[in-house]
Amino acid sequence: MTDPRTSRHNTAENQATSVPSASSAPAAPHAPSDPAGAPHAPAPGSAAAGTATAGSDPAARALAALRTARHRTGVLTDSVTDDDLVAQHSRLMSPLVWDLAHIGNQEELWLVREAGRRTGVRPDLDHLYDAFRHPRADRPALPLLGPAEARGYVAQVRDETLDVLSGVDIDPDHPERLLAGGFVFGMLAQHEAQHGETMLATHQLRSGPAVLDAPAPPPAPADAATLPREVLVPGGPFTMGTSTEPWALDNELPAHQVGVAPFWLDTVPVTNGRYADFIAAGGYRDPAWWTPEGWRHVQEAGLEAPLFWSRDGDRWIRRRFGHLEPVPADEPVLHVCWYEADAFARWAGRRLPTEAEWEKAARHDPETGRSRRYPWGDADPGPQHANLGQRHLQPAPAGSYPEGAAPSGARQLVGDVWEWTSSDFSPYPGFAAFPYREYSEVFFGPDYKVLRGGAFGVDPAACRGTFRNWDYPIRRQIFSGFRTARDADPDRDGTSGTPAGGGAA
Ligand code: AVJ
Ligand code: FE
Repeated sequence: MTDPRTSRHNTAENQATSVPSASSAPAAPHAPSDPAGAPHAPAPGSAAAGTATAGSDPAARALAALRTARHRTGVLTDSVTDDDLVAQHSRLMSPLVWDLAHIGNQEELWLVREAGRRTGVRPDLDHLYDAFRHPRADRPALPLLGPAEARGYVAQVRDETLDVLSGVDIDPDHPERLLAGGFVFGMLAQHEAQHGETMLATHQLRSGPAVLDAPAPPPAPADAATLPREVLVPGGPFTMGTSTEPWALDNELPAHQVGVAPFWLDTVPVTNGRYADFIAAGGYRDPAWWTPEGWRHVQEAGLEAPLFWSRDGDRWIRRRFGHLEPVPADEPVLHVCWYEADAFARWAGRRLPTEAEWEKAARHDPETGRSRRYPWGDADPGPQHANLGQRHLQPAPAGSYPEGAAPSGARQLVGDVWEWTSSDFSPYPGFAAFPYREYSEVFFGPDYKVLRGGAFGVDPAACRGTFRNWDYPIRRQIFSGFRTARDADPDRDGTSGTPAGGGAA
């Protein structure tokens, strides 16, 4: 494993003063955006300059993010019986009790032992909760901590964590990269939040009556029905990735310029209704729409519709966290694999966006030339911007969250569903693994496709314009959807053309 105390590879750009907050944190000030040929230091007194509220204090934000993540862990693990906690609900997933103790083990490994330089709570458990030592399917057979032991263990580790936090300097310019800006606290809060999403996927795979509950998202705003089908993203270079976001993970670094040709992007994610059209048109039976590997997979796996869909007479129904319900036509499609997203796009005469296109659509502000932290600007996500944090247990209708729109007019780029891109998971130029190779580096290459934007199950602390997720192209138990794109015609479209075709997607 990489020595976590290796030097920082960044420059003064790293001296950002605030970090993304958890949903429970106070309204937060803004971190400087990444430069794109424009000065990136916020003007004094401007909205981006930040204010000295609790939200800008790295320790307060670390605490809030850790608490929010632990609250979700509690909901997801206390809502089932102990038998359910140790059971394996799918060979694709760990028993929930493994995720629980793994959360504690990573926290003691990186935060308490490595950054806090303490002996830790149960170093003897490292091997049991090392994801690389035991594939998910094998985990139920391990001599794991039982439910009560696992709960006690994570609580003990958390006590140590809070003790470390209260005694350590986490200034943004701290010489130790793990501590600077509270990175290691943010990293562990994000790790727990990521497992919160993984555990949510386990809940979705689990059979039996519903145990989780959340209010439905609000109905779509009035203008959702009249949105243009697609938006034009102008060509030219933009800043991809980040060198300023204090809690960005290694694969998001460093900021670099990328040229993107002008393209059209769906205003909203592809909906269940549109996806059902693809099914009804025989999309799963025509090899013309599929790559050779995709077609082989459709045949072998017998795919006919998104995961959790079934036929009820002439309509589609779905199982969602223990509830059987009609598939809502206006919601972004969920639980499709990359092969399905890619085939739909081809059938629609379009294609998936590249990862760079997605990020340009989500972050580039044509007026300033800067890349924003989020589609709506630099402010941390609020409930008006995006469907995140398991506030709702389903995507919001297509066209929701006008306040979360990107400069191009595209909506729901962040939140609701992870969006498959056409790109393989690759390092950015200048990538350096930190603090360990097994977070990103060992996954780089053609086996994994990148997903962007985050879903309703993701905590705001583990989601931003630069955040990169990845998975195998066959995976669909994750909260995955997509939107489609097409090249712009430089003669016809210029940089401010009118979309072809009308009506919302
Ligand atoms: C970024 C979601 C692909 O779950 O494999 C959790 C996150 N890494 N523990 C995963 C992660 C280590 C990772 N993904
Ligand atoms: Fe993990």
